[in-house]
Amino acid sequence: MTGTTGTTGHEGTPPAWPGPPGLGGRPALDRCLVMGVVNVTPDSFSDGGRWLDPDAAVAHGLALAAEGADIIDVGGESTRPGAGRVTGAEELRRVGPVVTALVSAGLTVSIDTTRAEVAAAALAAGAVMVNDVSGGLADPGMHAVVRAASAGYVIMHWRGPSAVMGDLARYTDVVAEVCAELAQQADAAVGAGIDPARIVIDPGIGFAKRAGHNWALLADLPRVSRLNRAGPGFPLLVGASRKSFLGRLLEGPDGQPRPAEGRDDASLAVATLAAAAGAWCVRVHAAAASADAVRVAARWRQAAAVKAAPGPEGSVPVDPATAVRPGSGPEGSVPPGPEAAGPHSGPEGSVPAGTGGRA
Ligand code: PMM
Repeated sequence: MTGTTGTTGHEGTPPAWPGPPGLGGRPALDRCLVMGVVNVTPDSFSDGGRWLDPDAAVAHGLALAAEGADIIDVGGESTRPGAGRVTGAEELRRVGPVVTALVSAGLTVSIDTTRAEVAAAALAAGAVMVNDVSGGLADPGMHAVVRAASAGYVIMHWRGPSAVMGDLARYTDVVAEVCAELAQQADAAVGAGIDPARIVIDPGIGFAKRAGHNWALLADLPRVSRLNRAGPGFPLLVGASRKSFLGRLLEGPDGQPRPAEGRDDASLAVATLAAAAGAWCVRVHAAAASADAVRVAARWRQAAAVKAAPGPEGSVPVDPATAVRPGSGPEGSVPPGPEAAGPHSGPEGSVPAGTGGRA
């Protein structure tokens, strides 16, 4: 089922945003996607060292895909607060064989890097998307690499390198400022020739953000998706998995934050709420539960859209899912519904609708 072929239920609405072209050539889905994280690093806050060995990293990527991750995000440099840089050569040494093996296994792979040279090598090896946590600000060569490969491009809100980002977490109105800065980053990418249809934006949960900033952004995802301006905005990726604001939320009676390995249930809750709010993709360390949750969120949104859709006077809205005869669709498929409408087809303040993960 593609997000582009579904009926919208609203005459004249634009087609659903199909997701970044080139995601393994697969059709866009009418639900939020799940991106599984493979950190080939010794020092990531969430899982540092577990997947540094290439064979272990490949096995982990395969396991995440088997759990239901749609995209596997491979990174070779930790971005945890305070982390220093590794060289490009070292980053490449870590991720190269892992990307190659996962692509060979038929998986849809994104490369989590701020370096153009690493992105270029990963794309040449078959990755289809660049997840740049600096959103083009760290390496002036990145835009050209993404454009040349016609790759998907995740632009994350970023104020500076991990080593100093704690000092950069100062905002008067965090949502407005993140939107304005992300808009500049997105405009720069488009100005450099990157197709806007290949761009995904990300508020950068935990990057130069204190806990309150993260919660404010999560509570305003539709506005972030629109970059606080008129127009369709961009699909949204949300990466909150195991981050420290969740540890702080779940602190024990001793006042100590819950360690990263005990944050998966809270991460699932955020992923579910983000999917229900219309996120295009959630980036997670544990994929199985999120893979179920995004399907629940899609079905929930579909039912809500049916309920909200105006029908003939006095009629009972028909839910296309329940109207489908048994056996008429693949098991577990979600029939197209009004949420297949494109962005901004709803009233002001409504959650951006759409498939390609805007479910
Ligand atoms: N967070 C991390 C790394 N990469 N990419 C995107 N797009 N968004 C994020 O929030 C994000 C990211 C840090 O988490 P990790 O060290 O566990 O991968």
